[in-house]
Amino acid sequence: MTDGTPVGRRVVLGMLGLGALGVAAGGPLSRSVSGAVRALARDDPTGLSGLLPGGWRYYSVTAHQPHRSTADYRLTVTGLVERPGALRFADLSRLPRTELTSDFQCVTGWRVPGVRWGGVRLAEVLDSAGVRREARAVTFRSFDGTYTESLTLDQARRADVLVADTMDGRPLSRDHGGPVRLVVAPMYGYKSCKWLGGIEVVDAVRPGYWEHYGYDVDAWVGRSNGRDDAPTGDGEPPA
Ligand SMILES: Nc1nc2c(c(=O)[nH]1)N[C@H]1C(S)=C(S)[C@@H](COP(=O)(O)O)O[C@H]1N2
Ligand SMILES: [Mo]
Repeated sequence: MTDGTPVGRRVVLGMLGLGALGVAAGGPLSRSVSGAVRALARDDPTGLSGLLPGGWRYYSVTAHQPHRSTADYRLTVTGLVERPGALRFADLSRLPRTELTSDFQCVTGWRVPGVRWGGVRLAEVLDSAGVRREARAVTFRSFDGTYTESLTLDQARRADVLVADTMDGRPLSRDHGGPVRLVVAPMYGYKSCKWLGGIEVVDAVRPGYWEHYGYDVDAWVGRSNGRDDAPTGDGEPPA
């Protein structure tokens, strides 16, 4: 959108639908943002409400940015697991750590190359709770109280899906979803739920927040949302 990249019709329809519902972008705008960016933030229905250093944009679908310190942070793991419970930040830190570097790509067209994420593989978190045989999918809930996401169990077990607590070698900032966010590296940014508060293991995929407005549930970068697979090159997904 901001750089003229075509966006699939379903995404545009989704955004129009959101606009019609009157959901406004909220959250604090950084003092350095220009008038043009303020106008963009007001008009962009996707939750964009400001610029962050390093080419990032700040997204939140809620007006108030939630806060948890590492001391009061809890990640609940519930649903189809043998050992439901709540992990503290320190519990997460005791699981095997990993790092991965990947480009972060929002479906609206902006991209931050080579982001280095650190944390724990979601698979480790799932294994620590013991996934039951009938499980097929995982849902994620933000402690902002509104945002949700979902993956199939196979997607959730990929090595490039992290419960992340560092970005580029520093503790994950609150703006970027700290203290802990989900990072689904091979998919568009909307899968990467910020301020991750709950993981529920379930029997079927439940479409997440944006997916109710037309974004694809399987959000592979370059292979979803009508971006790169259009026969006519106009961003229209194949029928
Ligand atoms: N809780 C929550 N998570 C979210 C969002 C959001 O609005 N709320 N926006 C998503 C979208 S569309 C993108 S592109 C990324 C943006 O991450 P950033 O704010 O760190 O740039 O967060 C994703 N995760
Ligand atoms: Mo996004």
